[in-house]
Amino acid sequence: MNGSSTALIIADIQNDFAHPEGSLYVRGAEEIFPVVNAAIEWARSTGAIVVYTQDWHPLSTPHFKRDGGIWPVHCVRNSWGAEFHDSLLQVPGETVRKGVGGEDGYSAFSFRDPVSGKVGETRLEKLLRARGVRELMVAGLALDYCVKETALDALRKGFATTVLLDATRPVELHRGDGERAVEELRRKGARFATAREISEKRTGHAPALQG
Ligand code: VGL
Repeated sequence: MNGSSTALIIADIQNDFAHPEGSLYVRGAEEIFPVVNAAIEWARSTGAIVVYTQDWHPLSTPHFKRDGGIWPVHCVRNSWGAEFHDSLLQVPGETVRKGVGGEDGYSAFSFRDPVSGKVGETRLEKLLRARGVRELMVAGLALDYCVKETALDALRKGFATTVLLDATRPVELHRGDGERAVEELRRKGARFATAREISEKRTGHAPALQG
């Protein structure tokens, strides 16, 4: 794999999802830090672009239960819950924020206002096209929302898309959502790998792998 045509998308490793005291803590989130960070190291060593996504909501949004949505208040912009978790390895890359205008911001590519139905695009696709990216690796939180929707959008847009299964966890609002997400991703053409295996195949000092 040629690092420079690849981007690694790290979804929402923010306190509200990744810290046990976060308001929408994803069970087992801390178990993925070592492999998420290994994948980030791999990206840095191969020249792949790292894109961190960040849920970034206003204080009041129809995304939240108290305003008619389905989620507890989480990742309110500029709050502790919206900050990246301390354990996340931060390397030079890009940050893409989602949900900024009060929309449901599941996918890193697109958003939808739950009330008006208005849809729009984040800056991610332009950013990736400008850099000649054709392949995406997706990891982070949560498998059944941000990771799934980001990967599905990526597939629709024609990126070869791999989900790193050891580097993600589902929030499972409904039991089984994680497995259903993997099934849907498989049906729609996603590939699967583990962060462990890609980071063990460091290509920094070797020619790019074939294929
Ligand atoms: C997400 C639940 C609620 C996500 C966002 O980005 O995975 N999950 N809001």
